[in-house]
Amino acid sequence: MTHSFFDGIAPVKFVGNEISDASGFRHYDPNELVMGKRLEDQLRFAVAYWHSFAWEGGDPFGGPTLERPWHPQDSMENAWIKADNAFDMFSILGQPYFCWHDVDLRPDQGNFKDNLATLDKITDYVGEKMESVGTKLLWGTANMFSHRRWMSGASTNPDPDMFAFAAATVKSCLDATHKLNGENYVLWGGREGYETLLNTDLGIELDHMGRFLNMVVEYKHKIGFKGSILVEPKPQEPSKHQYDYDAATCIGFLRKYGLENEVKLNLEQGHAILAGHSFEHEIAVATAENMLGSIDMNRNDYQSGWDTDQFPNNVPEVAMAYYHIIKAGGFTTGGTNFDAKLRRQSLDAQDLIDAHSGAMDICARGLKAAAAMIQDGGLENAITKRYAGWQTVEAISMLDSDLGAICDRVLTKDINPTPLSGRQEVLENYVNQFV
Ligand code: XLS
Ligand code: NI
Ligand code: NI
Repeated sequence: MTHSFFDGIAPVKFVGNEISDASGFRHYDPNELVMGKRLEDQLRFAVAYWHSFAWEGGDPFGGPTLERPWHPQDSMENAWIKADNAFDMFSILGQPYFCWHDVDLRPDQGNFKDNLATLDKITDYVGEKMESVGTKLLWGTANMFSHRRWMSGASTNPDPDMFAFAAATVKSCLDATHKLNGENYVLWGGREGYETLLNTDLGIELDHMGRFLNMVVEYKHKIGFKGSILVEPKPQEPSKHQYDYDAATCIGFLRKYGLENEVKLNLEQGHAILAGHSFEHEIAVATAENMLGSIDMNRNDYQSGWDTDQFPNNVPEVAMAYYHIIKAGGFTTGGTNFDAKLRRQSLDAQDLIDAHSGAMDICARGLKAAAAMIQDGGLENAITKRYAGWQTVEAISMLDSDLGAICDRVLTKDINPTPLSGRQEVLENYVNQFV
């Protein structure tokens, strides 16, 4: 390739935290040791092969604004050009991972057989690029929401042939992920839900989705894929209601279908907000159940009510997210995927680099603040103290007794507890020292 969209842009380097307009990382030094681990290995950054490389800048009121050498994305020719350019960007950013949907890699040719052949071809090519640039695959996934065939769902589709098409598609994407040594495989069910209950049998759809996911797990073991299978919660958009509503709903679903030891969660900041939660809440729910797999890092516009997929820029929020991740032991197979896109007025190649390098910096800063809080132990101590009463034999044995015996004890001992302060403001002030 002779000409690249990113020509003339130098690799982003750590420049230190001096206030200046020079470009470079202020907080992200991949080799800095944080809690005994290199920052790069703590954060495990991934670039999404969709937004930056697929989205053309259209919105419900206007057409494309972003002009890229790989547009329109309807030929294999342009798929090669896209791959060349994407890996040029990866070598500028130096992030260790990327993630893809099948349709980000190859054009849709309208039938399964041709799609399979082109996926095979392009993943051969991408495999070579990964080797030469040194980029690994955090996860692969199937896009089963854009094409009109998916409009009534994939595994939850009322038409069994659509279920079959979905099964074949996921098989091919799991094969491709395995071939490229992917460390996880993600399922996000944007059309696994409904537009109206008037035409929907919830019971059938959930059973089919449960069986489908079991088939995915069975197939993973059959081919010896060692990565994690992850589902990504989101409450709505594009469907009016999606079954994988939030972390708690997904965990209940996984238990119901016997998948709690096989499948973990890929949590996204913007989806947490859409579900009426904070990102921190979603992560805490998942880590409490040992089900955190990976994160899609972005941010939502708090006023818009839809998934705006902006790059993160709120250090305190990011810090609390990493606080729960590191407290639970940090990522194993998962990482920090930037499921985020530019605004449609940000036209330049440099905008793409600045968006990603800035987001990496925000995350590094948040993670370091989280690590400092963990090392200081202030929050942990406050929680230990708050629950200290439950360390006594009397309290522990109460859980094995019954209401009658407890009532007798309350009467004999004349138990009449005094409420204690939750000290929320003190703790908020404490956190403020780190962020
Ligand atoms: C959409 C989702 C999607 C998944 C992968 O809102 O975030 O991008 O991460 O299919
Ligand atoms: Ni996502
Ligand atoms: Ni999303």
